[in-house]
Amino acid sequence: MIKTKLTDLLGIEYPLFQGAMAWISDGELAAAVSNAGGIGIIGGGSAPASWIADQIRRARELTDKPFGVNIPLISPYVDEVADLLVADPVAVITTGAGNAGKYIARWDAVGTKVIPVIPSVALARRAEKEGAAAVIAEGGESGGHIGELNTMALVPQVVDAVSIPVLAAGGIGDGRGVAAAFMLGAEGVQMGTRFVVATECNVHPNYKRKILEAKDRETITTGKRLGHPVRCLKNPFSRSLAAKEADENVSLEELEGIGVGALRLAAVEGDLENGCFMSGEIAGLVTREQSAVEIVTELFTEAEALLTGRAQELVCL
Ligand code: TUI
Repeated sequence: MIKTKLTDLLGIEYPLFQGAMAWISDGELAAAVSNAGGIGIIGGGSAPASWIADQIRRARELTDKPFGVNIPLISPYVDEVADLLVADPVAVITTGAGNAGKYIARWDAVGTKVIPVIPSVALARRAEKEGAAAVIAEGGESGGHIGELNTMALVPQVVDAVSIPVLAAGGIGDGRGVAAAFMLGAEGVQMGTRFVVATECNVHPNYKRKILEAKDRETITTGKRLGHPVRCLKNPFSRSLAAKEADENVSLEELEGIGVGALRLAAVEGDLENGCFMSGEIAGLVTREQSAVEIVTELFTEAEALLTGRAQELVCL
């Protein structure tokens, strides 16, 4: 059994968060991961508070275990979602893509553990100072909006910089990744891409197929010129966007407009041409659709075997 400060803090069986994925992780997936012993997270994305309230209700119908909601702080609905989560608290709120500082005290006061996703040491320190219960150090191997550093370099530097528990995210897809994260000093892990193909995930089947068929070099990072890089799978949409970014004659205004609605097209419509299929680099390792409980138990059976057996194996060499 891997028990850490995170399992104690949240009263959960496994130190695992299912990474929030806008348009993908709804109340059903979140409940399934929480029932499996981790923390499932509803991906708030750019949805209004009413959608999030519906998903919280659905999750509560399906589980009595703790679960979370993620808010990307660039959502146009961030303030109404913040108010909803004060009126109707959940166990965990994760935030991304900005500074959670002005909301933390209000959420903390209603008993929620606020756990920001951060891409650097400076932002981890700031989150700790502002009252975060833990941080998720997310490396650039992750899908979606990403920072500059990769997991291997980011996690131990964040671990050394703060006293609150650190979860590692980015590039983790199986028990080897989980074990490696603990070796870097993390107290937990967050994984998104592997849960896209969970049986309980309601994303369009084309999205699951894209992940299951992906090979190691199948992701691409767009949006660098705009200052907000996004990792997604290669397809006509992302290749064309990358070509436009490389073309100096295409203006920033034009680039800004291109991605709007593309994630919904991928996740809801399964549009293989025009959709933006956000995914982590680890997609090449994800080859089977499994239930959330199968994924979680397999991850921790592998990780525990490695963490207890591998050192002896290495000493024997
Ligand atoms: O947030 C993410 N990844 C995402 S969000 C998303 S979909 C979306 N939908 C609607 C609106 C917006 C987004 C797809 N992928 N990852 C966490 C993350 N946070 N990565 C990097 C950061 C980050 C960046 C800057 C966190 C804090 C930060 O602070 C900057 C500041 O100025 O305070």
